[in-house]
Amino acid sequence: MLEEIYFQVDERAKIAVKIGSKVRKILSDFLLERGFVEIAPVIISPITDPLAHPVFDGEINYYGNKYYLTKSMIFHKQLALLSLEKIFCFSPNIRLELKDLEKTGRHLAEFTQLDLEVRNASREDVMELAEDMLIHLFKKLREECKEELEILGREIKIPSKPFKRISFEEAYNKYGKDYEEMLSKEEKEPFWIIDFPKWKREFYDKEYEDRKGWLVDMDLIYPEGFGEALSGGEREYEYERIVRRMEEKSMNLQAFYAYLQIARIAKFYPSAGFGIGIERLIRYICGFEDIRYTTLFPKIPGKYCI
Ligand code: ASN
Repeated sequence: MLEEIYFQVDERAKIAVKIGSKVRKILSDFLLERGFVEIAPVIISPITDPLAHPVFDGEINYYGNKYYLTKSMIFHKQLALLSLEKIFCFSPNIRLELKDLEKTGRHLAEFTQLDLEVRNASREDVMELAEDMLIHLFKKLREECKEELEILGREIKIPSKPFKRISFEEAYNKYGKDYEEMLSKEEKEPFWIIDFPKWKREFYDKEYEDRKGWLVDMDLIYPEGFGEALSGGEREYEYERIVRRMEEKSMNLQAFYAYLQIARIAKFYPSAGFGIGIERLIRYICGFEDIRYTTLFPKIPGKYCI
């Protein structure tokens, strides 16, 4: 039985988990200090992030109602802003990725996303917040996890602000479809890719008013080939625009009935936010090739894991 189930006891994981618990505390203190309120994670809901890439749905039937395991809390972040101004959550995300992603070293079917959202904020506001947050984290870790980082032989560089930016268009024209990987290998510090086209993303990232087909959003990419760190942007918050964006993607509006009714009647606030993958962040900090060592119980795509 045990040979069939993936379970690891590994020195690297032991160190990474210690670093990880510091990472959560430092990030949480940083956000609380800035006036954010931590909300509890949503695990099941009738609505969840449709995502822009294929995964299996985690579906649950409860008294005849269909619930989904959370793929991201994007919609609940917008809903939470009806009550609170600035929120964050260490949100467990279930993304039942296809087996092809088993060996990327960057994917887990279960991971934690530090997801945050700010009422009336612009993309610029949350980009600056992310830069400050990471610089603060790296500085603190250099002091507080000195021993662990030494064992791993990893020196964390403190990036300088503002982080470099490149537009999706420029990156794609220069490097083609592997733009993210190639740029990530080339760069020495974390950098932004901004302004994705509509076809690349979900319906909820806001489309420019004066630049049809392009979105007010961003990804942060780690250097040294570590790839994507976070995704975020400004949001579509007006009922008619949300419906139009969903229709353009041929989505089933009925499945989002409750969300759309709230958008129409209660009206969402304009907002911006992002989600940063905690295990990917730890992987970068530790300098691991494989994300599985960032956690004690990795869910590797396609594998039977405990
Ligand atoms: N959390 C991301 C965001 O805020 C969405 C995602 O995880 N796909 O935009």
